[in-house]
Amino acid sequence: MKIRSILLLPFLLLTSVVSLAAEQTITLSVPGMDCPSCPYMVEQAVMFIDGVQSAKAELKSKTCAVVYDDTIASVEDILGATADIGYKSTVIKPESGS
Ligand SMILES: [Cu+2]
Repeated sequence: MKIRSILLLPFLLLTSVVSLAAEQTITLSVPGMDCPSCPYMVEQAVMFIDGVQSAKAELKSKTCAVVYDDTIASVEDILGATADIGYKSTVIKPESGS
């Protein structure tokens, strides 16, 4: 895995004040996660995206549950963020409410 940068913190603070306006939840399949630090890396990459409210990755199931505001972030943004750090991901559960 690659540690990309530590520029995440200001963005985490910003995203934490975003309202609950248009909250969506998706679950990603992230088959490339193969050691205990992988879920952490994936979570950090996804949380970096403006509009993402939470990311919870799990090594055992190789999934990552993401809560985000779909007026700010898109599924493509989220998939792109995991791919950027070397983890290809796909959506296995669609947005809620559809
Ligand atoms: Cu790893």
